[in-house]
Order: sequence, then structure tokens, then C-alpha cells
Amino acid sequence: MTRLREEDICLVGERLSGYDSHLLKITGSGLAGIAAHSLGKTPNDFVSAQRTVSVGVIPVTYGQGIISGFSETVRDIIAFLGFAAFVTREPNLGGLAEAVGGGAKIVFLADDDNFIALNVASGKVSDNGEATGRGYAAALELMAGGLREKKVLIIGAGPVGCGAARYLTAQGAKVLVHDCDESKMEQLKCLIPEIRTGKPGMTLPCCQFIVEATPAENTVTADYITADTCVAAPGIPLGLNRECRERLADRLIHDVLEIGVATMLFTAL
Ligand code: 2YH
Repeated sequence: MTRLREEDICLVGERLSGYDSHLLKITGSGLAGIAAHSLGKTPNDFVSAQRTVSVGVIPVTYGQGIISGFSETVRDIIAFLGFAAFVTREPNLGGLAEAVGGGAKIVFLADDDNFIALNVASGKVSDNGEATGRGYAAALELMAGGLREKKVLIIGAGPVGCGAARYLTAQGAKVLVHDCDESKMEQLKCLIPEIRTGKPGMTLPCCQFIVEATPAENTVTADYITADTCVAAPGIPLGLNRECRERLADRLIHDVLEIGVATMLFTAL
């Protein structure tokens, strides 16, 4: 599992408006629209929550400790979506008490293995892996103008790939999942019998629509990128090299936290 670094996130907050405009240009929806679409909703469905829900982000020192700027970046994304958001002064359990005592209805917190949004009123939990996969799949669907009956290749059968596979299958896409770990594919096939799985080591089929959901580099090479290939790539580091990125241009969806956090928030509401 990839641990974000300070340099991955340091510019996210100040670039949110530009990133939102970029998403609007390439998918027809901004961050809120993509997160809402992943739940079959529109941003209008969240207007009253924007007025009433406060969100606390709690730094967590366990394991490898605090990533400088992580909590503040999560807060900035949530605030950009129109919600009151704050980072607690105390980390860990003290921060949880502070957040709830300060009126937070939803808290965000991450350690080295998990990143969750917890609705303390309803008990609902949104997991970053699942939400990120679903949010990116929704963004790809918007970019494609619908994926019903279309073939989509998902590379990576972890929580992110699983979230994408579940969403895309429900939308009627023909989903093929590939992972170098055959046992992960078997597990996913048990959860979602409609998907097809590829053999580890097989050559990836050329597919117009790809979700790159691995933490590995160079999973897709430039010969897979044609003039109409669209890629949603939540994986960090990005699995596509510079040549792929240049070929894809505005047909690539990729960020480090934004779509995942927006989707977690709307899911936890
Ligand atoms: O980046 C991570 C994990 N890789 C989460 C993976 C979830 N899919 N965690 C961030 C750790 C943040 C740190 N504990 C802090 O600053 O609070």
C-alpha cells in the first residue's frame, strides 16, 4: 500500500479550483459532481448537508506517524466542497474527542493501512480504497458518456480495483480484471461473479477504457494507448509513463487524494 509523501500533496490545496475546472472539462463534472454520480446522485442532493454538517480531520501518529500537510489537505478538499471542516489540535483519541466535542458529524482519519471517513451520528464508515475506486470509475463513466455494454479493463484487484469493479458491473459494463496475484482475482470473482479475470502474466488486452488501480509503475505501455483510449488512474505512483500521459492528454484522470476524499465524504453523509 502506497504511503503518500509530503511532496505528493503539498500543492493539492492551492490547486483545487484549477483541478475542479480540469475535471469539468474532461468529464463534464467537477469533484462534487463525480462524487455524487458515484452514488447515483447529483451535487444538489448534498446542499442541505453543506449547511449543517461539520467535518473533523484527525492527525494520527501511529505507525510511521504524521505526514506533514496530509490532514490539512484533506480538510482543504472537504472545505472546497462547501463543508465546514477543521483539523484537530490533538492527534489520535484526543483528536477524536476534540472533533466530536467540537460538533463534527463526520471524522476523517488515516494510519498506515487504513483511511476512513466515519459518520459518528449514523455509524456509517467509508473506506478510502473502495470510495476511490468507485469515484474514479464514475469519472471514467462520465468521460465515456456511459459504459453500459462497454469493455473496461481494471488493472489491480485490491480494494480500489474492487470498488471500481463493483460500480462498473452495476452500471452494465463488461469488466475484465487483471492482477499479477491470481488469488486476489479469485477473491474478487467470488465477490463479483459477473467479472472476467485474466491470467497473471498474460498480455493485457487492448481496451478503450482502463482503470489503473495498482501501486506499480509502468503497468501500461504506450502501445496500448490509441486515439480513443480513456484511463482512470487512481494508483500511486501513476502506472503510466510520460509517453502514455502525453498520448492520453485530456483522456487521463489522475490525482493523489481529491476524488477519493470527495467520494468518501459524500458516501459517509
Ligand atoms: O497514506 C496513507 C496510507 N497509505 C493509507 C492508505 C489507504 N488506502 N496513510 C496516511 C497516513 C496519515 C498520517 N497518519 C497522518 O498524517 O495522520
